[in-house]
Amino acid sequence: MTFKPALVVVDVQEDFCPPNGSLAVQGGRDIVPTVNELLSLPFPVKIATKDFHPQDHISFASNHPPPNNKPFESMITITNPLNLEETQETRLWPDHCVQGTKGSELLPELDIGKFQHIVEKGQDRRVEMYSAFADPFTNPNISRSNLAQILRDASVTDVYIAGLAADYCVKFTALDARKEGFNTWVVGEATKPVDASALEDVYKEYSKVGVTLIGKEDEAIQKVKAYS
Ligand code: VGL
Ligand code: ZN
Repeated sequence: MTFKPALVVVDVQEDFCPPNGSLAVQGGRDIVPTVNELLSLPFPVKIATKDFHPQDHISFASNHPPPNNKPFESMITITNPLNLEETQETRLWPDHCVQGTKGSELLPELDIGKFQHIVEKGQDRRVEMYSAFADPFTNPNISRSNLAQILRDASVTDVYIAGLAADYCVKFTALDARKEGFNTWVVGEATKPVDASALEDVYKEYSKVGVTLIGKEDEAIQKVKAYS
């Protein structure tokens, strides 16, 4: 029985955190000590992801005409640019994580030197991409990162996920990790949500598809501590 764990730290970026983030998640910065603890464990693979949008990204409310362009509120329909039959309802956001801006940077208090890979996502202006693996379209898929390839090349069996936000990018990264065939663990106290009332449903979905929510002292973490 092989076990090779990877830690994936999702989108721990300035724009998702107080005090200056445009899409600040309450308490977003407070997860850093826990994330750094995880980074100190002997995970053989450690990856950070970054939301990394062009200024004209489709998820920015500022790129849509009124009245349906209220950040955090308005929903739009995105059509698969390669298949007009496939659509997605998605939320609009304030401008965030624009390539080259301060807001797109990883928090400096993160132990950034421990990451072997930084995976950027959300660069295609035409699609929303919460998952660090791929955009949500399937028929066909429009944009894929190199995350699955990195994990496969390293023969990873188990993916441990921390970061922001629990109800968006962490959620969809975890669901895709499971779909890609990895044993998938989300470290609850190393995440924070945009909307805390959404978490119950997120956790239900996890149990339905076989993603496991864990605490930082749970058996699945003890197994990483014993990894060599
Ligand atoms: C995210 C909203 C928009 C996230 C990214 O990282 O959870 N949320 N873009
Ligand atoms: Zn985004």
